[in-house]
Amino acid sequence: MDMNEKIVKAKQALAFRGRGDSAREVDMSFGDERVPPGQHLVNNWPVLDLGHKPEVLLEEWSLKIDGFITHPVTWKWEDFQAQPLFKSHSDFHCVTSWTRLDNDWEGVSFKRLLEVVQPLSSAKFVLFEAYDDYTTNLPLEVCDDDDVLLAHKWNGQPLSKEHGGPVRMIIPKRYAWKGAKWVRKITFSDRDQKGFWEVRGYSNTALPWENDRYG
Ligand SMILES: Nc1nc2c(c(=O)[nH]1)N[C@H]1C(S)=C(S)[C@@H](COP(=O)(O)O)O[C@H]1N2
Ligand SMILES: [Mo]
Repeated sequence: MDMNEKIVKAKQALAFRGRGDSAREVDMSFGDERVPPGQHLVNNWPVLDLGHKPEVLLEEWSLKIDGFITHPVTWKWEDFQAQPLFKSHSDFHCVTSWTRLDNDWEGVSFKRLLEVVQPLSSAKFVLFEAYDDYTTNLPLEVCDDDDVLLAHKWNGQPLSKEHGGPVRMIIPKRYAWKGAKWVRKITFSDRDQKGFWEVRGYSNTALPWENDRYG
């Protein structure tokens, strides 16, 4: 895989250190705070990935949805555009400790995708695969939420390549590594298969408000 080994090693080391560091002090008293424990605000939007940013042209883009579903589909760009437009506003929390508030997303809601593919009752988990071969996993019930979407616009503009365009996942209630940039395939399953960071020391649940970073 074409990825930046340095980034991977550094983040993996952070996970091992964080996991063993019981004395680490994090202020857990946040009241009506909008910034989760251990996070700090940024006004820009940093770029974070494995170092390889795939160029996916719209005419070559496709998204395959398969596994434990009644209606497998492969959406081309026109199919994606033909779905009802969904908008949502949310905050973005990266596990490396930055939080970016107030992002306006547009795209296709995950609930719409579920309507189209009709998961079997045995489908409990979802695995996301991206054009850079990145993977990440979530329980289906976490994806089946009002604020989860496949985003192609951010703050009114087409999502840039560096931030995962043409289309990326947004799961606001989880750390941002759970949202695959350049998403290429979504697989429903009866079993949980861990993704890239989940097998490298990061939490399988990834809850920002619980400071739930390491697995
Ligand atoms: N395909 C892909 N998606 C990815 C990643 C990646 O390396 N590859 N990194 C994740 C991580 S760790 C974060 S914090 C966010 C960063 O998104 P951004 O670069 O748009 O800020 O993307 C997530 N999705
Ligand atoms: Mo991240």
